[in-house]
Amino acid sequence: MYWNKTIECMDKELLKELQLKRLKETVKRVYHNVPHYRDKMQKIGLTPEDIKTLDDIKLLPFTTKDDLRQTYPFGMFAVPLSEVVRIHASSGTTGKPTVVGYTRKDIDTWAELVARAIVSAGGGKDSIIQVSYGYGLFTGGLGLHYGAERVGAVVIPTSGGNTKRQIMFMKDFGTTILACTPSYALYLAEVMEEEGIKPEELKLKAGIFGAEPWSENMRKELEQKLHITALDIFGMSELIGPGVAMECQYKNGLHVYEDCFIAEIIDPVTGEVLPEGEKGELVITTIAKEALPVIRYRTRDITALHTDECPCGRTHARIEKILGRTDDMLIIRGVNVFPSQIETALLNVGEVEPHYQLVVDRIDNLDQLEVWVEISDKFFSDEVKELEDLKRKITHEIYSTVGINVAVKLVEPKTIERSEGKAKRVIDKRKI
Ligand code: ADP
Ligand code: K
Ligand code: ZN
Repeated sequence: MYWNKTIECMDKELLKELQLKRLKETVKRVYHNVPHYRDKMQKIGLTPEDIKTLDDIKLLPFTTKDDLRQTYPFGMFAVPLSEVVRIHASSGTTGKPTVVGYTRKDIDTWAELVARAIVSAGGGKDSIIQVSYGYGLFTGGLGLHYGAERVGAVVIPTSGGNTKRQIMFMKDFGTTILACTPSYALYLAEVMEEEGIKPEELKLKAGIFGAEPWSENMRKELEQKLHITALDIFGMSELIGPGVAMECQYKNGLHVYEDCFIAEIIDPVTGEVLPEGEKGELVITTIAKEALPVIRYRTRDITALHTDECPCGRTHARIEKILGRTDDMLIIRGVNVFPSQIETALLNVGEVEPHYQLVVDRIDNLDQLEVWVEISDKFFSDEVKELEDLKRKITHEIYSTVGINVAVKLVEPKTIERSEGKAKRVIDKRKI
């Protein structure tokens, strides 16, 4: 049930003591070893000694992706390269990629966190874990890999792609846990269906899905299609990789591993810390990392924090399923819209396939959103009237969920590109 009960179910007061001790150490370390941090602190007259309580974390300046870019590639490392044993990098859709480094101990910590996550999903040494996250500079593949080895599972390092072969291995090797992005899981399920393989022919029990936002409706869809329990894992390369937070069997939020991370939620505009339960931007301070500690890192991910008790017994705080990133938020006629909200609405309709894309354009100086959604073959043989009815139904559902009127375009099966990693939900014609 737990990988590390002592830590995962630690008394909350003791956990806070541990956090404070580690926070102080981390601040000291970056102050002395990373000129960029020292400069930022000196500018506001802050010294490590000013951090006396956990609440004092608010005194520290935020760190952003931009800080990492300015110091590209290794300027934020708090140890010499001789101590670094691994580099990863995030895709960097804009500008230079973000480079992150790990000491041997960091790799060990990371494996420990992913091990906790795997055990949360019911995994252990008897599991056969297929890691279909991409291997390479992306942290997904190797992150899950080391955690799966740590728990003693059989690891199948398929990485992403070659979907038919993935399915063959899944069947022949008796994979019990699938780890990949939710959109790739959906694609796997689709190809499985085409190949005439029924979920009961597989031994799959659980899915560890993350690296992109996905709705509760998508969870239902995946659980139904694959006959599994689908759980959400959160992480980002700047913080360590996957394994920053993970759902337990109760699916009521993702436990943030608080012995290694301090989570805050801020108003993304004012930077003010928000009270518990309010939605805002997740800010994380790493308190157990050596090579690349980050102080109050602005993740741009929107969620809320909860500290009430969880029936699983873990005492670590939980974040809600991530709604999306501030970068992916669309502002349509003044209304903030996240792709995950559209996903919720679409899957509420029921008659559509869970494949969709949002096309944004600016027409006559107004931002327009067109929602493309696949419908099954059977609809295309239907009367035009029925298609129109379905369209109206979808438009209405989006209106009642998100509060905007959008244009809906029904497209034939397989029109929308399938993803082997993170799905591309938004096509922004304004940027082309
Ligand atoms: P890249 O920057 O190359 O996409 P990262 O792995 O560092 O690679 O991406 C981290 C981001 O992925 C997070 O900030 C978040 O936006 C997204 N992400 C990761 N896990 C989840 C999750 N479980 N739910 C929603 N979004 C997630
Ligand atoms: K080295
Ligand atoms: Zn729990």
